[in-house]
Amino acid sequence: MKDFRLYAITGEEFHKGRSLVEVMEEAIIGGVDIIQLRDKKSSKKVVLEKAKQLKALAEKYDIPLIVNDHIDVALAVDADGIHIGQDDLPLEEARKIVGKDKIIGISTHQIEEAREAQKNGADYIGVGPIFATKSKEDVVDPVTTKYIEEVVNEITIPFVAIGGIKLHNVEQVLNSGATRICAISEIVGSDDVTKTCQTFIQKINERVTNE
Ligand code: TZP
Ligand code: MG
Repeated sequence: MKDFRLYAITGEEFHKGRSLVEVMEEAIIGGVDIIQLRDKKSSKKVVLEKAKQLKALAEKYDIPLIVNDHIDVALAVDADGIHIGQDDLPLEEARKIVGKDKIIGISTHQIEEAREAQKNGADYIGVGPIFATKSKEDVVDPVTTKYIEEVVNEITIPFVAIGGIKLHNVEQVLNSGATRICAISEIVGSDDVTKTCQTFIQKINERVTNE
């Protein structure tokens, strides 16, 4: 997959009445280079509608759209990939369904899961939650930046740090070796989504170019 730096996930409870497309477009203008539709509450039909809208947006800016959980919706709108969790369909089975050309990302919370994901052909892994977060209901205890260090030392596929990452603590995450950042509330809940993303990108680029 094409590399990415800043990954925005939808979280409509934070959108402050702004439309899904409006918020995500502002994020893309600010530098987000991959987006994910994550909706744990709506009916499949509604998720499909949202996926269609975001697919058009992603195409307009030539960035990937990932769909969380709903493999059927991802295929129906020809999304670029899916994101699954540890309790979803196993990666090998998901791969059989989506084929080798789609991106598959998987959330991991410990090094054993990261190893397994890499062995089973994940395109990227999520590493988190780094800090406490209110955006995920089945909360796992924060894995802290220590888990990032373990992943950096051992895992070769791309990984993205997630969970409670804010402009005020992102340096800590980058200093632990992460080069890709993912956020929900700090991005989509921002009063100025574009500006927030630009600041994230600036901080990421400072770290990455200083390597
Ligand atoms: N997976 C691990 S933490 C998390 C997900 C989906 C929630 C991230 O949301 P936020 O608002 O950036 O903490
Ligand atoms: Mg899931």
